[in-house]
Amino acid sequence: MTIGTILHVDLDAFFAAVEQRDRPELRGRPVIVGGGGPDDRGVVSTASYEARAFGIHSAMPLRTAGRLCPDGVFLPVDGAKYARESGRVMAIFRRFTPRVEQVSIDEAFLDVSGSEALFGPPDEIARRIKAAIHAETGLTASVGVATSKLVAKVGSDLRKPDGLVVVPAGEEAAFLAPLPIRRLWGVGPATATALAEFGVRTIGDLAGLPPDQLTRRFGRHGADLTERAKGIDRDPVREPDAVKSIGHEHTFDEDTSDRETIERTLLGLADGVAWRLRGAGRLAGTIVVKVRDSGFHTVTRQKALVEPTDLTEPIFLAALELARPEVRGKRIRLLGVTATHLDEPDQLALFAEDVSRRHRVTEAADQVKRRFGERSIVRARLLGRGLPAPFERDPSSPLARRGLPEGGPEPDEADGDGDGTAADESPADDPSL
Ligand code: DCP
Ligand code: MG
Repeated sequence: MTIGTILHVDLDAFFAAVEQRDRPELRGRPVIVGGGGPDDRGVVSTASYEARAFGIHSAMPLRTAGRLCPDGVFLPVDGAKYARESGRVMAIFRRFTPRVEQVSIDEAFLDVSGSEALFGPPDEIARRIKAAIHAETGLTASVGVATSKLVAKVGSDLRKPDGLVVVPAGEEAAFLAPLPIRRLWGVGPATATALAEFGVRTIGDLAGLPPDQLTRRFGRHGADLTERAKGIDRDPVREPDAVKSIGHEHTFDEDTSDRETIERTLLGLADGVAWRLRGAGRLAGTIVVKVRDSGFHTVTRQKALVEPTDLTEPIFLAALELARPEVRGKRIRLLGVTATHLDEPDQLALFAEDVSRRHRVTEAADQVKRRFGERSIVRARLLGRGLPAPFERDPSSPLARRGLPEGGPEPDEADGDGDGTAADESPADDPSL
């Protein structure tokens, strides 16, 4: 039996698990991490598996969580602590292979094809990694092992928590076939609903559909969908320097044409992007905005900045300028802001004096955020609006890079008309921009 060399490792209930590790009295109890408690207007970042038994999940309004589980323990997000734990886990991965692609704060793809002589076959490496994470951080992780990132990702999610799923080479399509369509990475609720019109319930149903039927309905993503349903995914594990962009996007609970809501959301997204740029020590050279309307029509627009930046304001202003003509007269479903053409700060010409002053203020705010959590300092205009936290959604995942929407439990959908663009894939080369 040959097995693939790609691992997808994802920590279980990450933020909540860190809190339960640090406070043993919380173990076995429903723990909900996010915002300022059950009366806050924000959303749940994550919930422990005990809390999930009450129906609580990420991105759910905290008030709903409070109603579902009044006796739950509600904790604020301690971003700095989770970032530190994330760093420790990523360092463990790098002991087993240099080929690590971090996808979000708690997950990564690993290509272990060069590591077998040292550490054994991929499934053995997966066991060792799980054991090392547990011994050194007290956290548990779930791992999928397969020939592709797509199948490894589905595998890691299947037996959570503390799962290990190995899909042998040649068995990808058979492994995926019985699973519900929502398990397929890249299929969100809207795509699942659209596919239900074709009678698709399982991934196998999708694999059996005539590709031209899908192309008519989903544009150029139709053909991708068929391939993915069969477990075909040729995307390699990309190492860190391949990270070409940092972005966030937000799907509105209800489509909106309200200017204030749209602007506030852009500001929240710009703030999240700026914060992550600073964390990564990078500057944005170009800003890309993605706008999807209620008819699923998606456009991306980009603008080169006069001066590369990692500050909220210039990113917000560029995003606003780009978005304005695209949102006019439409009901908006999704907005995204992405920074591309990333530079290292030292490649920069000298900052103007007022910019460096603003930088110092920003630095101070970042320190408070790192210490007391993400939501401790929020621009006055954003206060109490329940905007997405910067951790919430990152379209710079491998899927988004390939122009595919992400899957997962959050509201997420495919580009219905097929002209959605991967904001992360050197947009300058994309004719639709
Ligand atoms: N996160 C967030 N908001 C979201 C989704 C996630 O703030 N909408 C944060 C909290 C999570 C962390 O990112 O702990 C990792 O996200 P995962 O989707 O991997 O969720 P968990 O690790 O919490 O749970 P699971 O066991 O399902 O992986
Ligand atoms: Mg996780």
